[in-house]
Amino acid sequence: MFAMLRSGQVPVGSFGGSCGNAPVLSFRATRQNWRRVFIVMRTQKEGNHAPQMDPLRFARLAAEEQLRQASGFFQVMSTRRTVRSFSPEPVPFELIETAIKAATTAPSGANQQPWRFVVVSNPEVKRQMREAAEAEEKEFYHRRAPREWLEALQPLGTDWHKPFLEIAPYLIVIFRLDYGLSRDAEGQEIKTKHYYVMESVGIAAGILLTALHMAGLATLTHTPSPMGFLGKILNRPKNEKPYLLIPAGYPSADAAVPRISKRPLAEVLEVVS
Ligand code: IYR
Repeated sequence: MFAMLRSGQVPVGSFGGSCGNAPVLSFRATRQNWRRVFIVMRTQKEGNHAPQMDPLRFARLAAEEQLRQASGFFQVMSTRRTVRSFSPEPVPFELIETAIKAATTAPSGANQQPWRFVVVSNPEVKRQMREAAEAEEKEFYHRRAPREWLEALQPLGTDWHKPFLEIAPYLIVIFRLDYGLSRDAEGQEIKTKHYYVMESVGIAAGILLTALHMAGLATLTHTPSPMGFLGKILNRPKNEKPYLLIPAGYPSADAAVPRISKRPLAEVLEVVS
């Protein structure tokens, strides 16, 4: 009802109707009522509606069960390794899809969910991705990478060869959306700014890696640099930037991993109490 009032217009006499959930049965031009009118008008202009809330669904665990779960999860996660040698054995697509579904539960800035997941199993597309990635990596290892960087990579034993891009049954490419892109009724482009994109997509990527691991699959976090070729080969819109390439599948029977360790907790954890 008040939405029909423009600034400068005043409500006259008595009227019925409703505003939000509050029915307006009659109007008397008291000072108090004028105040209400202006508050409602301002609220509507600013779109300042109360958010809709639901009760939280939260299953409180018994204290000993909490610790059991936390320890069990740590045990499972400490067996996750970055794998560079895959078996071509097929993987049910449902496993990949379900893991991505888990990733999409990640929190994100203003709940904008600034991510897209592209899953590639097509052999010809995988071939193109390998070819383009190896061209970039050759440049990286032979020219672009500073000596310090190559020295840091030395314990991993990596080089420009990326056969896993053709062998792993699935390549999951995560794209980040720094802004949303849509069109208005006249076909004009509308850009919507996204917030905390790197953080949001990083969290989703972490959940995806975890979900794939829990599903019994091996993964590799691969970031050929630069990754622009992924947007071109996969024909992505201009607001999607490649964030991470994750080959997923079973490890090859002879897969080996570098002997590396995680820093002790005392080095990475500081408690302020
Ligand atoms: N993108 C290269 C180099 C590389 C960089 C980092 I940082 C790594 O942790 C591992 C590799 C490659 O994939 O070989």
